[in-house]
Amino acid sequence: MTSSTTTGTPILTVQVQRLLDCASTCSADNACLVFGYSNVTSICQGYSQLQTYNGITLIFNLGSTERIFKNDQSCSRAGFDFVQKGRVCVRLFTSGYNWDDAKDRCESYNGRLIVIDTRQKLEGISEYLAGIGHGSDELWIGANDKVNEDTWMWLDGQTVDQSYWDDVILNNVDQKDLWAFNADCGRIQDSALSDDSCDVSQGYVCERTDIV
Ligand SMILES: [Ca+2]
Ligand SMILES: [Ca+2]
Ligand SMILES: [Ca+2]
Repeated sequence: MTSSTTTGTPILTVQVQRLLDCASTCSADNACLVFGYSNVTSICQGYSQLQTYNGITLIFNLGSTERIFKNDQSCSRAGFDFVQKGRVCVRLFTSGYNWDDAKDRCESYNGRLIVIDTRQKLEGISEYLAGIGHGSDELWIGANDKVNEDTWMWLDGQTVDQSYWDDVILNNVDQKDLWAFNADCGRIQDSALSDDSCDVSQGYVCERTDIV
């Protein structure tokens, strides 16, 4: 039987005596964010990412002998910060990009533009951004109403619940061209959700859901 996982290509493969040895091997390698160990073959493999689908981590065909573990320091090793409230692994990028490019850039870090789908996560993110002096920035997040005007969707396919935001200003008004009525991308600023033209260049917030 072939053992395949959705963890991607291993960045390290070694045979070690115990699970703990595998953990320390992964720990010693800065790129190692998750690791798998088989009691049967004693094979230890380290990976730089886990694959996720709709926020669910996928681990296939591991059988009963191999287990996958996340390195406790995964989030910080990946260059992100772990926020306890809402349990989010987040990174702020202050350099300006349009929404599509910001989305691509998050993906290039094995993440996504942040999906803020609970009040707790909103509070965690808002406190985090305020704590690093960027609470009042206008920052792209993973919400848009590109497909159907006024139907706001998160990147993972959920509908945006507008009930728990401090303020919601989804007026389809482009801040630079007030008559354009073409604002389809979502941003956060001071715990409020607002929209602007997707072409606007601004900072953005990425998250990694695979290593929380
Ligand atoms: Ca539109
Ligand atoms: Ca607007
Ligand atoms: Ca719109």
